[in-house]
Amino acid sequence: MAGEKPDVLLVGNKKPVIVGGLEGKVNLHVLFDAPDREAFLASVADRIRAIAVTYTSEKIDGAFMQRFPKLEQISSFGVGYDHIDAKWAGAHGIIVTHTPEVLNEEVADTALGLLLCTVRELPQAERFVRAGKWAEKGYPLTKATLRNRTVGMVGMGRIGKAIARRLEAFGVPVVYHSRNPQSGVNCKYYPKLVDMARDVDTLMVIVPGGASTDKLINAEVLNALGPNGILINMARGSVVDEPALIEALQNRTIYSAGLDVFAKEPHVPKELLEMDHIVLFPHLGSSTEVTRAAMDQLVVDNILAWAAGKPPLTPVPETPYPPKS
Ligand code: NAP
Ligand code: 8YV
Repeated sequence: MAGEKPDVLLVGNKKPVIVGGLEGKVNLHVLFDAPDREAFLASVADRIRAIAVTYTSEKIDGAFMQRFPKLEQISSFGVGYDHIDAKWAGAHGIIVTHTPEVLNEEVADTALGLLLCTVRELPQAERFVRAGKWAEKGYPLTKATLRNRTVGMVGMGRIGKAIARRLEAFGVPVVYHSRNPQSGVNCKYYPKLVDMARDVDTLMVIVPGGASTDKLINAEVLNALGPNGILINMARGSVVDEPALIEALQNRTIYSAGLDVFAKEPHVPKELLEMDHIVLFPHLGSSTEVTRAAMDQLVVDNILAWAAGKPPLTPVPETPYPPKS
């Protein structure tokens, strides 16, 4: 690395792969360790040229970025970056990078697990065994089955395609909705989400969070999905109108739901916790040691590429490299 080591701020928890990968190669300032967050930020702000963000729950908005006059890059953990105002960054010459691709297969595995758990009531059946009820009677036959279901994918990007491949292997027909048709995808495309919801009985949501998808899954979509309908949300809690979903589940407007993400996670509405016919996961789409380490390493590699004067490895579309003039 030529010249002086750049000053880099670490925002979020101290992940060993990230701290170990950066320490010694850059001047690393760890916000997590600071007893007084504001005083710490004020003391380093003028020097910081890059920020590594390890939590998708940290809000990185214009007001925050503005505090660092020399800021050039934000390297964020996670493929979703709805916690970062990437448009603001782009407009101010700051490159934002994220961690796509390395988690596709892991998240797709979790999505299939959540779908199977929800359709076949596998967590409920496991609870039944542990409660010692099996000796009295068998677990009831489930009303729902994956057989004869059609899955409507809401989002057919990197992870959506990995989920669709698995569904194909399971013999489950797949159709999809997104804003634009995807080239090379052979499934039926629906320009209107509500039309797709009417034609299918299962929705698998895997779109980014943020303004363009806010409450995309609303009462109208849930009504269209209907009483046999199952909603699986692997995307972000913000994509689903949570009160409308709770009402649809309570009234049996739809049959069930499998949720990996929530509007205000880690807080899950008590109405959802009280329902035994749905399945709730604690946002564990990518959460294996190997995949999280690969994501962490990509956070490091993006910073080190920038520090070496090389192009960022995985910039987000709002901050292309080289920047559009
Ligand atoms: P991606 O490759 O960018 O794919 C996103 C898909 O969503 C594309 O098909 C895109 O198509 C569609 N889309 C975007 N905005 C839309 C809108 N307003 N309405 C309808 N469709 C829209 O992203 P990815 O890598 O597959 O990741 C998707 C998201 O999954 C992430 O952003 C993250 O929020 C979530 N995720 C969750 C977990 C978890 O642990 N639960 C893990 C990883 C990722 P168009 O642009 O044509 O609309
Ligand atoms: C993250 C995710 O691990 O990549 C994403 O967008 O949602 C997950 O893979 C999660 O956000 C942890 O904060």
